[in-house]
Amino acid sequence: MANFETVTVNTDLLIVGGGMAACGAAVEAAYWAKKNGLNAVIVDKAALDRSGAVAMGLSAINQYVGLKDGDNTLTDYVNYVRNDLMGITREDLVASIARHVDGTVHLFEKWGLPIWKDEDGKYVHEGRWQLMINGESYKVVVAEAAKNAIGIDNLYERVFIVGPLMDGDRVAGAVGFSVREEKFYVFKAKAVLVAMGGAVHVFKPRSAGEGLGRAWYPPWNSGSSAYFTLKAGAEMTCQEVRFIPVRFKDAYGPVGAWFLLFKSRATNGFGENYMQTNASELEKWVPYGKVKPVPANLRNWLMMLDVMDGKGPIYMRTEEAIANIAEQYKDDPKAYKKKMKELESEAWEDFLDMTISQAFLWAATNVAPEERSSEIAAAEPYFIGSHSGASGAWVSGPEDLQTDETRGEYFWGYAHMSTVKGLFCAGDASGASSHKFSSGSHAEGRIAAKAAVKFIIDNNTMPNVSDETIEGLKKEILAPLDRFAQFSKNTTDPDVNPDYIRPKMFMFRLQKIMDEYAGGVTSQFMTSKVMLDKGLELLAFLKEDSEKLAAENLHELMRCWENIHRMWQAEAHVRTILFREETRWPGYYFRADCPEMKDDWKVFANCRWDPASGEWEMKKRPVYQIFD
Ligand code: SFD
Ligand code: AMP
Repeated sequence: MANFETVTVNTDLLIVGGGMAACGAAVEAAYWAKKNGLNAVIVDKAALDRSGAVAMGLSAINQYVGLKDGDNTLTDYVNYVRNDLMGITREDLVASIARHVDGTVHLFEKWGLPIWKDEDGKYVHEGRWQLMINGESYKVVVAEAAKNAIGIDNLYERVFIVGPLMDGDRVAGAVGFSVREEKFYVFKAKAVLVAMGGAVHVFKPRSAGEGLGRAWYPPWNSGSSAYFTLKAGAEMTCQEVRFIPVRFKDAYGPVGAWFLLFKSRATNGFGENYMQTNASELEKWVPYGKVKPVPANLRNWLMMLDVMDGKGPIYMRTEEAIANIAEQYKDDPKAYKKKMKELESEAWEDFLDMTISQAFLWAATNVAPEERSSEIAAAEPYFIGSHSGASGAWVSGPEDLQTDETRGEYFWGYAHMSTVKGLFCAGDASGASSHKFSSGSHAEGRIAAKAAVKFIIDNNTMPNVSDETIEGLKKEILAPLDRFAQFSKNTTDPDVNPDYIRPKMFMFRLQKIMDEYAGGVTSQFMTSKVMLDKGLELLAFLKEDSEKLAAENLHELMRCWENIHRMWQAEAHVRTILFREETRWPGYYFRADCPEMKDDWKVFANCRWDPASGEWEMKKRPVYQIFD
């Protein structure tokens, strides 16, 4: 067996992941832990300064409610999220995050994040809930605060977490390995907060060749949160609610600023506005087809209908939007020129702040947004509980937001704790509370960390894990290295070997199954029971072969486990779309055999993998309306 040193770290609260939710958790955990004589540790597979979805920066903060300014109420936000998710949302969770998010945004500003202000000193909004920022260094600012709070000795960077340690039905820590040194890590803890982001590259991306790693969401979010919580035996929710973002084609530049700030239209190849020409389709999806703004999946759907009718490509009318804004300065040539310059630089900055490759692509293809439209397209599916998808663990809400009706279903003692004792989740890791984005994920991390400290105070004993269990896990986790060492010399080309599969080929196989059978780009996001059954059969073979993954080095060992994580996310997804016998989010996926939305499916579709039996259980959970 690969001869790795075992490093054991004992702590009270273990935070796994180092993104927005984990950084929020670190700040709050440090405060409450210190007050109670406890310790907290944070572990990231990368370096905190530039890890996760916000690594490249962002150009907007997408959740700011403006509660104190009286701009909006909690009910307004909950209504927005409920409608956008076609009625399926945990209102207690959405409200819990929404009531704390403004405070988080104010902290960001205090820590040095530049938020755009108008002449009166008020935040510049991109849309009703979104604030414009100069966000190139957003993650650096947020990470610095987290590091200062938790202390550098409690930070483990470049350690990849593979899975949970369990003591019966209570979480007991996590295991993983360094991606730089031959070290196997064992973290023992009284509570664990999972915040390892969502999942990318489960489906075949549009990108190919050298561009393969270019995705909308970061490719290093590989389903570790879903794997961790599933393997711990936690109940999961909304595993069918993937997110299909519409993005500038091929480099995945964001569209929000164009639609909301620049008030742009998108039109088909014949210059028609599909939101108008296909508006009658919205009738089929009432009441959600009639709300404002039109839910994200229905906006997608109206666009997809044109693409399927051969009316593509679809264009963001940047030149028209810029001309419309500049129009009011037309009588003053100097002011007009100045405004045009300003709009041009805002357009480029929107990409340079968060999707730099889109600016490269514009430059490489001679695009001047003030002169020419740019193509947009529906991207491949992503798993992300924090944006406009909803997949994640099923977690307890806060006590004070429960009603008599919800208490038994939505509350079990500690806010944002999963159904596994001591296992907390935030950001993409927790489900049914969409539209938290960067700011809400940070706020949720804070709420969950505070609750986790309370759990530790109430359960202040170190769970037990035997040395034998740890040795078993070490052997299993490092096995791909041994396999490569043993067999790679048996063939002239180490990529082609009857005794193993390398992680990249394994990923391609997974992506092909998902793309073709579970409604990816190639199948126009369309699937059916027959397709899904076939997909499950192929996934079972893939799972068998996952025991033959081989790694040449530490980096490939990480790739092996990333792909095992993706595979589990894939299985949870396929099983849940199969379970939900209706189409509710047509622009995210379409069940050709159940093409309509059904009242009796206005429920959560939850799943759980049982660690004792290895079987999957599917169950419906009620949707309750708390706000109106
Ligand atoms: O609109 C392991 N997001 C946007 N949010 C906004 O507020 N404004 C925007 O403008 C947004 N846009 C946007 C966004 C994201 C991206 C990629 C783009 C554009 C191009 C969404 C937010 O970024 C997102 O909601 C939050 O970041 C979610 O937070 P969190 O904490 O759930 O995930 P993370 O930040 O990605 O962090 C994950 C961390 O886990 C680590 N990790 N660590 C150890 N072991 C493992 N096995 C691990 N696996 C992962 C990662 O390294 C990372 O630290 S818009 O244009 O779409
Ligand atoms: P995006 O860049 O698509 O992630 O969008 C950023 C934010 O704007 C998210 O909160 C989206 O839900 C919202 N958004 C984007 N496009 C529209 C639109 N056409 N109408 C309403 N909201 C939108």
